[in-house]
Formats: sequence, structure tokens, C-alpha cells
Amino acid sequence: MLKPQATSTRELVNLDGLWSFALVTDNEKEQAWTEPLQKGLEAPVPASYNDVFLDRAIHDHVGWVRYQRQVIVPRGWSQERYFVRVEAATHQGLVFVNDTFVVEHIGGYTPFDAEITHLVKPGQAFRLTIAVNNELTNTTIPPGKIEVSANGKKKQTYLHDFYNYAGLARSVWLYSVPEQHIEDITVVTDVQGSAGIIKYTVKASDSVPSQQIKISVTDEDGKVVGQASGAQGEVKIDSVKLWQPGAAYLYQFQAQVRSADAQLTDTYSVAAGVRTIEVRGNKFLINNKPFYFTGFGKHEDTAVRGKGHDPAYMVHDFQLMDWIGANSFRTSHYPYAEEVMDFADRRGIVVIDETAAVGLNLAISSGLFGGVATPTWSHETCNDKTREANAQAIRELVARDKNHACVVLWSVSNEPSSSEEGAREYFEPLDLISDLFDVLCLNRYYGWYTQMGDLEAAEAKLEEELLGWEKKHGKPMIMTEYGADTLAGLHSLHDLPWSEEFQVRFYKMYHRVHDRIESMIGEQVWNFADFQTSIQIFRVDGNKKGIFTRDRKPKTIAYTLRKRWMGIKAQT
Ligand code: GCB
Repeated sequence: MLKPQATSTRELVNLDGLWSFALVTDNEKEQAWTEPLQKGLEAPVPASYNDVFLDRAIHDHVGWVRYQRQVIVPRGWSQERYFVRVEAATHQGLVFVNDTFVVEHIGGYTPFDAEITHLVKPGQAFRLTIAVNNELTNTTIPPGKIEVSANGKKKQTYLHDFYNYAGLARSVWLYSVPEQHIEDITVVTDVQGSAGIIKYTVKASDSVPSQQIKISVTDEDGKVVGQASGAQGEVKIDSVKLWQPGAAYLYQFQAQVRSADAQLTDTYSVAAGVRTIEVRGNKFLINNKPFYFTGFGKHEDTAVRGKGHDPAYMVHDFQLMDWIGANSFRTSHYPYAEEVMDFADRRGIVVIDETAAVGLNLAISSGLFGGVATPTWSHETCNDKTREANAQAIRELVARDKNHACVVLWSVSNEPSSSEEGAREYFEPLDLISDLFDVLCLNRYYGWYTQMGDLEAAEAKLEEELLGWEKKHGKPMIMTEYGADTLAGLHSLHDLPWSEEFQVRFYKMYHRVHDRIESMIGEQVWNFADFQTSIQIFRVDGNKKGIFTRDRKPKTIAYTLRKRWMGIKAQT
């Protein structure tokens, strides 16, 4: 399922803006969901709805909401097929055209679409309703639990440490494709001497003969540097310019469908960065050169919008990453908007791409709050259905992001309870990408959740553990999370936890250890910015481990990291 694109054979109508909006009450029948919403609330798309309104009932709502708007199919589309595309409905979406149900999708961070050609004629208007459900259960990704209190109110709990923002947080589109069209493109790149190789597969509608698929690759000046023909093949680019971290170079891989008499039927382009990724011994090589990850675990999180994609914040965040000398980030803890992946491709930022499988660890909460641990992997908790949802999330993520040069690692799950009984049975069937499990990503909080405030003891523990992993596996290791909650503006001469000084000393301690361990190939701090969480006694208006505040102001640590990472950058 290719991202909609405006080309000479395809058109695109953006449906962002204000939509009519209402909560669905429990006794409202599904048949009533498509009825016109009149003169009520209006909600912005893209945005999570939770923080937009002042009504606590909306903020805390557990269940379905409805978004609705009028849409007109362009009258020039009589020869086309057309689709509604939803970039994300968190966590379950139902789409209706007038009163007709057209598609359902489960999984809050990946796109889906539905053909509506047969339902509305070109030039006609229709009522588009999207119902969105935010409920998390033991079989969703991420998982959660719903409790019903004595007054009948539903309460959602979950183990992941970020607020369960919901709604239409990304764009909605209406788009057209020609009858005979390109359905999917896969490009895989390699380098042979000074030449770049793009191996490709183009999937077109059933009726398109392979020889009618034509490929041309252009460089950034628009010059054609390679051509091919057929649904599968290879394009060789002489004197290739590589996609490098910090120095992106993108070719346009353009696929065309031509009719028997050579008329253009469809065309679609994918930005292709030629680069190689390899794990050799305890090193991670990009284009044959050892790469050291510097950067962040991030969140899609801003005030008012929640997880709503915002291009201004996206560009600003990348500016801050540039300023601080970061070369990478992880899409913790869910796939990000596709615009972010496109931008990372263009900016030369390296990405660890993660599914929404977070919070699959019931032992952690009992560790934090005391009490008896419930088994994570059991019929009542994470079970076969959860695994199937996890597998689906991986398939959809890889299908969406497989062509991005910026993606160098897939993260199947964040901090699952991997040493608990049942973990192997859960993960083994997810072997889609098991051959790639050759980098260890560690999230560690010595000096914070353990050895709180005692950085000497923390340093010893951290080093002991890392040396242990190094000895056991000899694989490259990335510290993908480490950090200390820090209240911007809180200062102390005594390195008091929560103060800006403590955060600096905490990171300096980790970095001393990283520099002593051969197999460390990177460090991504937790977190880029302060972010919202559910209400917890240890969260003060959210998680405060940001290097920047939620509105992107630097804490003192930002300057320390900048010095270190700029230094690392200068050496590579
Ligand atoms: C973790 C989680 C992350 C939390 C972080 C913390 O291990 O992966 O989602 O936000 O710890 O700050 O507790």
C-alpha cells in the first residue's frame, strides 16, 4: 500500500481541517454512528482529541468517538479508481461512506485505505464518518486493561509510560489511481565498487504484463542515471553518490506502467538512498564504515495536539537534533508519521524503527509499585492473539517503511519481559526478521530507578553489566535508553536528583562507561523532550527526562551532550 502521491496519473485531495466530532455513548447502536452530526463539537485533524477540549469527559473517554465531514469526489475522476486513506486511527478505526461501512483497521500507528469508487460518483458529495476506538486490552498492541467502576465508568490502564492519546493524529486523504496501476514497490540497495545497485520489485494490477513496467532512476539534478524494464530487476548506477548519515543523497526511483502502444498509464516515484548496512563482529557498519549512534529515544508528543503530526514541530525537532550533534533517533514506542520518515531520509538522520509493542512486561510494574508479579505470557495476559497483533504490527511497519534509507534497524518490541517463562514461545514465531537480531539494544537506569542518586555505585553496576553482555555475546550494543527525570530550573550544588546538575553528572557517568566498552556502538538518551504520561505518583505533569522541555527549551544537559556528540561527529 503506497503512500498516496500526486503524479501526472494520480490525484490527491487532503481532508485535514476541522471535522464534526462526538463521543459515542455506550448505548448508541453502531447503525446510528453514520447519522449526520449537527452543530456540535469540531475537532482538528490531524490531532489527538484528548487535550484539545476542556471537558474532562472527553479527555478521559474510553471507547468510541466519531469524526465526520462532507467530501466531494472531483468530477474529473470518471476514469479513475479512488480511495479514502487514513494515516492513523488510534487504536481502531471504522470508515463509513454515507451509511455504508467500508473498512476496519486495528493498530493505531499504521495507515489503511478503502476503495470507494463503487459508492460515490465523480462530482458527488458524500458524508465521511470515521469512528475511532482508543481501548487497549490484553490482545492489543500496545496492551492495556479496562476496568469498570461501580458507577459504570470505564477506566483504561496500561503499562507503557506515555499518555494514551487517541483520535485522528495524522492526515486523511482522498486519492485516485488509474485502473491499471502500481500497487507496491520494493527497493533494496547495494554497492559494488563505485557502482550502486538498486534491486527492485514492482507490483502492478493483475492485468499489467511485466514488460509494460518501465523503470528510470534520476539523480538529484533530475538526470537519468539508470533504466530497466519488467516487474523485477536491477538498476546499476555508475559512480554512485551514497546516502550517508548527515549527508543524505536520494535518487528518484520512478516506476511507470505503459500501455501496449507506449502511452503512460501510471507513474509513481520512491526516494531511494543507496547505502549498505552490515553487522561485522562487534561493529555496525554503514557503507562499510563503523557507525556510532548518537541521539534520542523520542516521542510524538506536543502540548494541545498530543500525538498530532505537526510539520513545524517536526522541522524544529530536526533542527535541535542537528544543533546538538545527534545523528539518529528511535521511533519509541510506535511507528511515527510517514512524513517523519521521509524527512529523516532527506536530512540523513538514522532511524531505529519500532512497533507499538510496548508494555509487554508485567514484572516491571510490580517492581515499581510492589506486589506480586502477574505472569506476562499467559492465556489471560499476553497470549496468542496478542502475538498475532504484534506480528501484524511488524508486517504493516515493514510494508510501510521498507524503502526508507534512514531505517537501519527494526525494533520488534520495547522492553518485553524476555527472560520470563513463555517469552521464547511468544517471540519465536515472530521470526520474520530474526536473522537481524544481531544488535543488543539496552535500556538502563542505574543511578535512577536503582542506586538512586548514588552515581558511584551506579557506575560500577553499569560497567559490570555491559562487560557481562560483551563477554556473553560479543555483539554490538547500543544504549537505547538512559536518563534521569529533571525539572527544568531546579538547581542544586549537591547534585540532587531531579536537578539540572544531577542530570549532567548522570550522563557524564554513563559516557565514561560507554567509552570504556569496546562493543558499544551508540547511545540514545531518554528522552528528546519531556512528554505526557498517565497520572502516576512519580510523574509530575508527565515524564521529565527530556533533554529539552516539552516546548523544546534546552536543559543544561543539552550543552554537555552537544559538546560530546559534536566531538564524536568530528572524528567520523
Ligand atoms: C523505560 C521505558 C520508557 C519510559 C522510561 C522511564 O524503560 O522504555 O517508555 O518512559 O523507561 O522514564 O521510565
